[in-house]
Amino acid sequence: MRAYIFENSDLDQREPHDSGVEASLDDLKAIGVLYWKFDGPDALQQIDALSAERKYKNRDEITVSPDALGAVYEEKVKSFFAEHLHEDEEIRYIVDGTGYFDVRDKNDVWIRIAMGKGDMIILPAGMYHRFTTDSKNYLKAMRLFKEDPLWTPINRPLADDNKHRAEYLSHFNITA
Ligand code: KMT
Ligand code: NI
Repeated sequence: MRAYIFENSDLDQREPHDSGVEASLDDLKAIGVLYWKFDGPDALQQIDALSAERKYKNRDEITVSPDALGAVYEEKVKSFFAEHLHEDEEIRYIVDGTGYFDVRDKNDVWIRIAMGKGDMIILPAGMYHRFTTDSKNYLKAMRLFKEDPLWTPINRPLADDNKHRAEYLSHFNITA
């Protein structure tokens, strides 16, 4: 995992857009993003322990690649990249491959989180974010969720008035 300020440009979303300005784990924590590295022989046990603690009862796996998704791959990647939020946490464990999760910081600037095998992340409910594969076009992720996940992506600005958005902003003291 590496996090840095996203540099806006006309380049494809799958390019690194690397400004060279790093973001730390504390920077991520300040906006409610939690991160762990779970690899090696104990990875599954570590995932199970976190799932028990946070009451994630279910999980599935998704492969985001042209091989797995065929003709709809490009369309899917575009839709994941539309800025959105969810009414529940978004919990992802990277099983294989690489990809980018972009999250908004307190000043509404994008932080790009480059994720790879063994990286586990939680994005809080109500936080605007987006996802894309990188130029390797291959990511396999475990999606974890509570019993009845509120998973529907709600795009910006439609979600601006959502109560989970308001709760997120007040919890993390964000006024931007
Ligand atoms: C989301 O909500 O942004 C996603 O689920 C992205 C795909 S999971 C790698
Ligand atoms: Ni999402």
